[in-house]
Amino acid sequence: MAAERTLILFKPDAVQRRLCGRLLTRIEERGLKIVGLKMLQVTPELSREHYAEHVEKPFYPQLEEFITSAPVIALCVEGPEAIQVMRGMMGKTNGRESAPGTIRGDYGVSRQMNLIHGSDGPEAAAREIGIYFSDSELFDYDPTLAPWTCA
Ligand code: DGI
Repeated sequence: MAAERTLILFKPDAVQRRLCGRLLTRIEERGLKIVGLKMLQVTPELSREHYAEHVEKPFYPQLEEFITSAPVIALCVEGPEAIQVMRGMMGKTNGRESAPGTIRGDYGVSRQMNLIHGSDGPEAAAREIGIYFSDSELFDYDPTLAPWTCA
């Protein structure tokens, strides 16, 4: 099956709450491959570019304040249907509505401080990976365990 890439952020609440290791473990244990990873500070400019579709919405000022409030960890994650697999692992936007077993359902009850971002489709993934990573920051390597996880 063709591999797909998606942009994941561990948001400021995940960094502050020291949950990044757990979130990364969940992604790796699912069998997805990390092909890019870095910590960065989201600036207001970067926030507006990333959340372009939300900039005019009433909640945007709070969203920008939150996403710029501490560093984030950005990942590019690869695997079969990685976009939907990650969206399923994340759960619904609002932690209160998110099922137990999902990241948002297991670790939060907030709609805004919901720990993790994942691209919501192929176009968004391509755009967002391009925002956060240069080509030289993304890695192609043989996933030697793939026959055991991605068949
Ligand atoms: O893809 P998601 O992160 O699940 O959700 P989204 O792309 O619709 O929204 C981006 C983020 O904006 C989301 O993770 C939390 C925040 N957000 C979305 N809708 C609302 C919101 N924040 C507030 N305060 N109110 C909203 O209605």
